[in-house]
Amino acid sequence: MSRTALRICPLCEATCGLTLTVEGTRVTGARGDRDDVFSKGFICPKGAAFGAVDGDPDRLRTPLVRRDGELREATWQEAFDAVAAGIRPVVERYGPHSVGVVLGNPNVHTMAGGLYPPLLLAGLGTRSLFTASTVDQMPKHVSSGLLYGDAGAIPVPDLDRTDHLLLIGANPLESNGSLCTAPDFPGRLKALKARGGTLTVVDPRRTRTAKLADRHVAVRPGADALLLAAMAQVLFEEDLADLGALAPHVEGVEELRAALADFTPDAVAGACDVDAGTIRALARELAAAPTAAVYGRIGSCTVAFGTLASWLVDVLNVLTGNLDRPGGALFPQSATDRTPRPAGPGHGFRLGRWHSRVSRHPEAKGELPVSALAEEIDTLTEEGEPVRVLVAIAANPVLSAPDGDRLDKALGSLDFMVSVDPYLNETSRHAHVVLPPPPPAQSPHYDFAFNALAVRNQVRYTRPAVEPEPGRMAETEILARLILAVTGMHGADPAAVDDLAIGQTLGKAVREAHSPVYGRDPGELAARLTGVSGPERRLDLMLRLGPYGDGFGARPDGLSLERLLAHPHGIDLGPLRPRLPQPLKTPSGKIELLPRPIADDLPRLRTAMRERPAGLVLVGRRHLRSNNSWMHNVPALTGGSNRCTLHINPQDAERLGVRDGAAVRVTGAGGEVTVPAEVTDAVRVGVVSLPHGWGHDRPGTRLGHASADPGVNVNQLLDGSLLDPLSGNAVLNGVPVEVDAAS
Ligand SMILES: Nc1nc2c(c(=O)[nH]1)N[C@H]1C(S)=C(S)[C@@H](COP(=O)(O)OP(=O)(O)OC[C@H]3O[C@@H](n4cnc5c(=O)[nH]c(N)nc54)[C@H](O)[C@@H]3O)O[C@H]1N2
Ligand SMILES: Nc1nc2c(c(=O)[nH]1)N[C@H]1C(S)=C(S)[C@@H](COP(=O)(O)OP(=O)(O)OC[C@H]3O[C@@H](n4cnc5c(=O)[nH]c(N)nc54)[C@H](O)[C@@H]3O)O[C@H]1N2
Ligand code: SF4
Ligand SMILES: [Mo]
Repeated sequence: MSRTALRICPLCEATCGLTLTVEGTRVTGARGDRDDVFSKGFICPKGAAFGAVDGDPDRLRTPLVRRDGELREATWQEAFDAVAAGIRPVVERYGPHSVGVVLGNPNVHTMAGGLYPPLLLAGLGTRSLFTASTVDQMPKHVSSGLLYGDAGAIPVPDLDRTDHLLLIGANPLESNGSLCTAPDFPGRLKALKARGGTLTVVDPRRTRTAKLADRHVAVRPGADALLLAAMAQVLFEEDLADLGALAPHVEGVEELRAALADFTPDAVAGACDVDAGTIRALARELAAAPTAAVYGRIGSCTVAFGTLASWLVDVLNVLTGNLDRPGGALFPQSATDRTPRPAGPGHGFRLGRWHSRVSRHPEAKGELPVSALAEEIDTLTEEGEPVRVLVAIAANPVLSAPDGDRLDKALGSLDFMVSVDPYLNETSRHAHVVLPPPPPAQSPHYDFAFNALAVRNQVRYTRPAVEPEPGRMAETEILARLILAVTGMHGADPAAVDDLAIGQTLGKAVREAHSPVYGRDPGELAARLTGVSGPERRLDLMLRLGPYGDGFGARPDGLSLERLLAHPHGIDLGPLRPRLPQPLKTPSGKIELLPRPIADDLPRLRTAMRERPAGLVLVGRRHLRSNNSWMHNVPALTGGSNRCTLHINPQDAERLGVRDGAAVRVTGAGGEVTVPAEVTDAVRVGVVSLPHGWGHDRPGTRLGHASADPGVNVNQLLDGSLLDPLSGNAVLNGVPVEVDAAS
């Protein structure tokens, strides 16, 4: 007998609602949930393969504990005993910073990852935090922190209403969007065109997204900051800057005009490889559109000028009056956002409150660059302790961060490592204890991260679609027990962790004058929370205190977990609305358009104006039926065009004697790899492209299918030294490489 169950898809940022067909504990089918208030039935091939992803026989079913050098199946009790015994003595002897924490991307796709890592970090008190953000969007956080005083305040393009979208370094037809949660991004782009709007794509590759565009600009990789600076310069020069209703909320416009004066289209054209006329046209079109949104993603972030490019994206939205207005770029308001406080000056955002031990990289948003993880483990310094113990949650830095070979060795040298991961893969194979979460069908789902980045305000929650199998432990409980084990409370009731979090949140809320529960009794409020588990009670709390919440009775028709459960396909909360000045937390209470750290980084960009690198540079690419490093083990999603090949332009191929399908050697600062070439004019001259997340040929993993067609690790071409200095983000795109026909 089969039944159906709803499940929000956790496989990318689009958060589509799925209707699963379930037989016993097996998911045998998945289709788009047509009644989902946000995704309305959309599904992509990954979502359609949800059952195969969920039921991958290589997923671990029990914890593994290392004994006599071998990882062996163990009970949960044995596993947590081993964690406590492995970590506590190191903390006590060498202090909290000797414990490194690595958080990978799936943490933003699980409830556990949204709720527990902050408590783990607070409990440990470590500054050795490394996450996937520093191979991804950290530049955007830094730019938002500096502009708005809040690293989490990221404006989202109003896809469904804009007249003009300028899309930079993003390929949503493959990625389904990022920092812009929009189920059916491709359909929304087609709708933009159908209603007479225009789409411009800036990308060194002619991607499927670029093919949709009215205008495709094949910029030289890494040069977007120059291109955008010149567009801003044109807006000033031609008197096209018009802040409109934003003007009272912005300071620094004149300073900005002066700072960008020499970034003229003629001055940057050579370095961008985009002619000055096109740059002027881009600026004029942006200014002329009734509404417009500038949006940048991976290709604008993971480059040497990532923070400057991210900042300029927002600068252009501000200068054209498109920030915070319908059809422009707006700040979503998610249901679990904190109770909005009254507008007014805040503490602002600071960088470099501490530095990494070896290379003295400044922290950003409390994190050190994941590029520096290997050296923080394998290098001794006069002062400070190396990372001796590592807690890795949903992270595979051996493949996703620079110089995996060095990191691989470094991980092997740790005193102790624990991985919370469903797979025994390139990273978790080094762990002393592996704690496997249940597959997604057996886990509840709420999008704490992506609802705050969605093109429409809405709220959805799905309980586990399938009853957890015997012997499984919810990932929320795994993380709660992990917190207890590493903070010296091993064996305590994991519910204590949730109670502590609830107590802290309520204790604070009742003291805040703007809170709907100001002055009330926290104990009485806690007793009113509903939910079948600690994490559900915490979700109830966040919903009720949030901007749409019932405020524990203050707004009787407001949101609560109970109300959300009564709407299994979600609740639509309406289109994005202007919110300024409320989100601003800068010391001035305004948008600080030319923050000091940005101004100080502009001379570096000025130098780049004169650069004309002669050799080839490398960029990445994503494939619709893949996801970072962990989906190559699902046969239904591999094969076809989802292959680890080097895209190279016919002109470059001819010059180098490279034939289509033949092996080529690619050499970078961190090493070399040999891959088949794919000669294609989809990539511009002077640029080659390799996807990331491949290289599944290391011993000691359990990835039967992936290891049969392992591909190569593109990040082995990097040595970890190239970073965007403000954010510590790795430079993954626009990296110099040499290519020659392998003999
Ligand atoms: N060259 C190059 N490198 C890149 C990129 C690029 O564009 N080019 N992109 C970068 C980006 S944007 C990112 S986000 C990073 C990603 O970097 P990572 O986060 O390190 O890598 P992922 O492949 O997302 O895998 C994370 C791990 O989570 C595990 N996992 C999957 N589901 C779950 C779950 O439900 N719970 C738990 N606990 N674990 C789970 C997987 O088995 C895997 O081990 O890679 C970056 N690396
Ligand atoms: N199918 C699939 N979907 C995914 C993922 C996946 O691995 N597979 N990963 C998820 C994750 S973690 C993320 S962060 C998002 C990322 O989402 P996107 O940012 O949309 O990801 P990409 O497809 O890598 O698109 C980046 C584009 O930037 C271009 N580019 C490279 N260098 C430059 C440059 O210097 N300038 C400009 N203008 N463009 C450049 C590349 O050619 C590429 O087309 O995707 C998410 N969704
Ligand atoms: S677009 Fe993303 S969220 Fe939607 S079905 Fe595909 S993988 Fe899942
Ligand atoms: Mo990412």
